[in-house]
Amino acid sequence: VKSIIVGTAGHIDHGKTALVKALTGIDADRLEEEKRRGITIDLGFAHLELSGPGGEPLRFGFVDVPGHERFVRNMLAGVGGIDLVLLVIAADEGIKPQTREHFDICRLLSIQRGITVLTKSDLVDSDTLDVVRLEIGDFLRGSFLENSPIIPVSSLTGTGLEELKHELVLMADTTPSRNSAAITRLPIDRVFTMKGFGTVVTGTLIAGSIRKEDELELFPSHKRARVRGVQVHGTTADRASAGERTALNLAGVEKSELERGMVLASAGLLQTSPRIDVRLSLLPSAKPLKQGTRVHLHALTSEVIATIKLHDAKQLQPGTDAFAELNLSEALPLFPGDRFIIRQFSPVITIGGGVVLDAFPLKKVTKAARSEYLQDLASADPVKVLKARVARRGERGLSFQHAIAETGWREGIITSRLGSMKQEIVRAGDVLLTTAALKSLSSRITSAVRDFQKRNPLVHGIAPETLRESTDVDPRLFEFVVASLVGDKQLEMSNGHLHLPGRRVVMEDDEAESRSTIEQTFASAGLKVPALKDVVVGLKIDKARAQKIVTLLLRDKTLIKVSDDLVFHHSALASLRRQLQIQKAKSPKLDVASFKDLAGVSRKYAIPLLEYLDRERVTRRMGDERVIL
Ligand SMILES: Nc1nc2c(ncn2[C@@H]2O[C@H](COP(=O)(O)OP(=O)(O)O)[C@@H](O)[C@H]2O)c(=O)[nH]1
Ligand SMILES: [Mg+2]
Repeated sequence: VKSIIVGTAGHIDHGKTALVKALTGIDADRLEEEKRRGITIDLGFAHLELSGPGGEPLRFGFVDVPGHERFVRNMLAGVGGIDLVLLVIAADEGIKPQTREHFDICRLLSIQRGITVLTKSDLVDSDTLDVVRLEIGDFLRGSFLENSPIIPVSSLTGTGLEELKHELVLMADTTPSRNSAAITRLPIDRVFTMKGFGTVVTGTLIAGSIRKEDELELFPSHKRARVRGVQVHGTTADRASAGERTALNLAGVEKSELERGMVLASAGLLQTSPRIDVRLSLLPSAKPLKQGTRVHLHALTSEVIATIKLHDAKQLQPGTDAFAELNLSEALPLFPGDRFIIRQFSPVITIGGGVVLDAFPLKKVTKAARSEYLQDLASADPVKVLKARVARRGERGLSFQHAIAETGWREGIITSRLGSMKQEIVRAGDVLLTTAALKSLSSRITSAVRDFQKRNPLVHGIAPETLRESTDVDPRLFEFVVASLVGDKQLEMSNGHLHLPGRRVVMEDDEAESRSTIEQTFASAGLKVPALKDVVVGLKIDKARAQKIVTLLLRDKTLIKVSDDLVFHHSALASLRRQLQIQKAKSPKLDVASFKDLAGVSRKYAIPLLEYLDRERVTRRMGDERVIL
């Protein structure tokens, strides 16, 4: 069933509540005080079913708001989720201050549809009615209601009500459905306990859907709550869909933990931040708005304090708009596209409003870069927005999880939008990357491999982890980029090492042979090593190439330099250490003579070896003796 939320707007006593009652039979003034004083203080709710043009059922949920200036904040909590507004103007009074303020609010919230209802038409003659119509025509010029009907009614006699219902049906037919596929958010407008039910909250479900047994996350407390039961427009239902007046019976939270302004949302998907970037509009009637001004901010059903930081000017002139960052007294679960209203501190009047562009503002960027970025976001073109968000992350990319939290789009929506952006955005596992960033990562990686090869002509390739560390590429992206480079034959992987394609191991046969000769010679010599220069002389290759090989063997610790002219194979030193450990069990002390015996070496080798062991903290010299550590 298509569901349309209708809100009332207008000055106090102009007949809003009477109109809702005349249409639905429901008295939305439910508080005792409201009945006694005859004024609406808080939000009231009613509903009505009508048949659409093709006979299909249409369900109207009415949110009746207070008109008194003192209760505009309650009005604001109700008007956020509405699809269309009934601007109520009493024929005998015409336009009054809250007619203007409520209408400003509707425009700032970007409400797209509505009907102007001239109530109390029974109290005036037709000439007066014509004058009021002219006055209203002027008032609405240039606004979203300019071309909408103005319908005189009387809630007392019933005049005009059928025509009004007819217009409601026509308008409902062209109202786009709200997005059930988006991340679920239910801004709470009422909390109460019901006998036999426990804790109940109500609100207009602005996006997504809620089923019985769903787990929801409560903002700002991040508490989890389980849905025990769902009601839509006062009737038990399996699920509530976007655009429906919804009541939930909750388990897992106490009534005292809930209040108007909190939001129930899909669990685990949202992140909140107290800083938001917005497009801010100042009403023509407001005073110029200075940098750093504190205001009341109303968004969804909540009210917080916001400090305004204008991005490009010191002051915002009435009737103009600008990019700004708002610093909120409490983080709200807002998404781009959400609307808000700002009200002055004193006197408390509506001075402006705007649209959320980003709840994760850029830090440390140039003015020009920020401005360009916010322009892209303000375009509200999903492709442009997604591209800008991914591009902003550069070579780090944008993770899916962040993409969801930043945009409020579910994964499926992002995936389908990516379908049309294959030229511009690639998906690397769980990370989104612009093709430009992929290109620059690829070239950084290939040139790192090239550099490595230049510096290490005798090594056949670089280990992937070494490459990753030296390039500092995000590990999730590194694997993807390397795999695609290997796939494109820009890199090759062999023996677990990466190298440029076609790289033959530069070590020629005689070099490889010399390397193995050197290694073998030292490995089999144990601690009785020959002089390095004697080994080198015996090789087939020239001295320079031999020196390179020795350097390489020293670098990978196959050979270990103990003194200027003594080099040992690492295995010989390792077995010496083992021998010393065994010796330690017998006696921890050792002099040079007993070391010579133990190692089986002459004094020429014993002294440099002991000094090496001291440096390595295997032994410590104490006078003429050594202690084995
Ligand atoms: N004569 C007449 N009185 C009306 C009409 N609609 C409302 N009223 C009266 O106007 C007063 C204010 O109406 P109410 O609906 O409470 O106004 P609200 O403050 O805009 O909700 C009440 O005394 C109503 O009986 C109407 O169409 N004709
Ligand atoms: Mg009322």
